Amino acid sequence: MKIGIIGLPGSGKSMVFEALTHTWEDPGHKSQDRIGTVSVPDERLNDLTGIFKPKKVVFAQVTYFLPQLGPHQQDRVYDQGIGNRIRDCDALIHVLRNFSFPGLPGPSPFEDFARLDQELTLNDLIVLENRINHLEADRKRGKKPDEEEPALLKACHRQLETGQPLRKAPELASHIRLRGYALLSAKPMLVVFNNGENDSESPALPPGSVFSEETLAIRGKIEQELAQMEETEARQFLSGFGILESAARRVIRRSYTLLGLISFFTVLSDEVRAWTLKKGGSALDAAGTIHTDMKKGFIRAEVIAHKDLMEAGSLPEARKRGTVRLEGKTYKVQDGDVIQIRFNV
Ligand SMILES: Nc1nc2c(ncn2[C@@H]2O[C@H](COP(=O)(O)OP(=O)(O)O)[C@@H](O)[C@H]2O)c(=O)[nH]1
Ligand SMILES: [Mg+2]
Repeated sequence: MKIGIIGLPGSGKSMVFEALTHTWEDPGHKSQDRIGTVSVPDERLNDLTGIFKPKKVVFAQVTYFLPQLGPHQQDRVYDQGIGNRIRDCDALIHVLRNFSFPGLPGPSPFEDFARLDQELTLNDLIVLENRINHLEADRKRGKKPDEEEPALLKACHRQLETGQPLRKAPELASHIRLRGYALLSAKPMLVVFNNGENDSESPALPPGSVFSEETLAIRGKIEQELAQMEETEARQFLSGFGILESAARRVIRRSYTLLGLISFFTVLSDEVRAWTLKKGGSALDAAGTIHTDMKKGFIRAEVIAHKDLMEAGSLPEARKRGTVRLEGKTYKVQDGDVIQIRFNV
């Protein structure tokens, strides 16, 4: 899973990126794009490690990507260049300044949000118009018309012209024939209010305005300071500010919900591993996530809920209790399932 971080200059993107990835900026490369991959924390994986004592534990991974404006573009909002670089992200985090900064007017997160979100919408409009014109030109040149695609593109165009991003029209945003365009306003978005050090609340919505995004308030500057601490120290530091769970963890959890993702686990002789699957995915999808051979030669899946396995304390005991089930290709995988795929090669 790859998540792009966007926000106006000075909103605290770099800071949030560092809080999420526990990295520091190289001062010599201030205007370079940054990318960082982190393990998805999961207590259940630790539980399984306790039971199976594997040589290796592999967490699911999330990659954060922070595109930077070039030095000559500091006061421009988003250009086509950034738009193209975040195109392959599965979701976006939109960072909003919600702290006071010397020399800047007071924070206006909702206005800032609208300003940059509009850029995403505009970017999509340009992509759609180019494509619509292109198809129209093809048709005039006598190419066999495809009725579905132009209709779909026009439906998106209409949605955007009302000022609404495509993510507000889920049936359009998730349409399989739009996938190739990777439209920016169709991506799931998590809005992060970047608060000052002494403020834990999301800002109040100005009276009369509407705002229906998924939001999370964090204190970026505090959380960034964790980047170089070890875990116990970090936890103590956070609880000193009344923060029970780090921004890094909260953001990942919310991203999973936002993207409709679940986790399942595999236990091989020397490796316990977490995998990510779209909610509603089947045992066959799970097999395909692990290895194409497993999908091709799928026979059946041996499945146990994480909770049942923990209660039994071991797989043989769980088998005795009858909590290990045999499931076929179409079984709908549940969050926390521990799965063994039986397959032919
Ligand atoms: N006082 C205060 N300053 C912050 C906070 N978060 C970020 N800043 C400052 O805001 C400025 C812009 O942050 P930065 O992460 O570089 O923003 P970016 O341009 O979006 O990458 C920096 O000088 C930060 O030190 C905060 O929570 N409180
Ligand atoms: Mg920055």
